[in-house]
Amino acid sequence: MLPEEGLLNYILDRSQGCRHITLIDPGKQSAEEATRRVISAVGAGSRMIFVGGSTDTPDEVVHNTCKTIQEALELQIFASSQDPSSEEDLWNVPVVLFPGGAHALSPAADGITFMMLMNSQIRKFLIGEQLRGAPYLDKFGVEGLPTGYLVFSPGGKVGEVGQAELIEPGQTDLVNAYALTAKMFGFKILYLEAGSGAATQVDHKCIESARQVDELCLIVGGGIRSGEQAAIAAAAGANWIVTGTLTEDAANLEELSQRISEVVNGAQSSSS
Ligand code: 1GP
Repeated sequence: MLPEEGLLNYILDRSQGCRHITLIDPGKQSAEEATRRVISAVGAGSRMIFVGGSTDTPDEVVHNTCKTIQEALELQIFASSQDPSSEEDLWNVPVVLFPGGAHALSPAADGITFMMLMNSQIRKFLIGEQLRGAPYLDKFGVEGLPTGYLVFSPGGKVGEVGQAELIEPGQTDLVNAYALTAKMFGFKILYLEAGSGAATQVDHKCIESARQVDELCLIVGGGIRSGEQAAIAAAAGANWIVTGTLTEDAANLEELSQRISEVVNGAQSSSS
């Protein structure tokens, strides 16, 4: 659901400390199961939903997942508007596409991380996919969120597919230069990614180095599974923490909700 203050303002707002994003890969479960996971995650304190991930998911699967999630959130908002004791705003979270390319798009999304994979070595991920996707997004009226995307070691599948020159722990000057470049391009968001399922999260010194460019909203993800890990990223300056694998690996919705609460609390406890 589109926040009242506008999507970008909602994302850039720092008044609530470090918040949590649930990443749903539409290729990995049915739209109905994805929606049950989203409702459980939002109930546990997640404040944004990203839909994306796999590179080969057809458009209609992505669209159906976004649509089903949006309908369920709308229903929750309606139900809580009928109940004076419940917090209506809790359910008012945006659904944002996190695309692997120009193929996984949906008009049911509230926006899209319109990304440049800044450390890719190939044109396709620097500008090519964006060039293909922009006319569709313009037609659909889906808001593009100007985002720089940086892939860190180990990088996982996105590092491989995106042919990224992976950033290693301790390369703080390089990260700072990328952050300055992102700002000078006019990007509002910088996403620091270790790769889905990564064994190690983004180096906290690298997050601190990006944080020196105060104007950027920092999203940090890849390999975060615990409250402690979320706290480290938040203390280093992350504005948002993304988790995906944690949701996929949960045995049931109760466990999912418990794990997300733990990460949400970790992120909130250490917000800078
Ligand atoms: C991947 O950063 C996200 O793009 C989330 O990573 O699956 O490791 O949580 P995980």
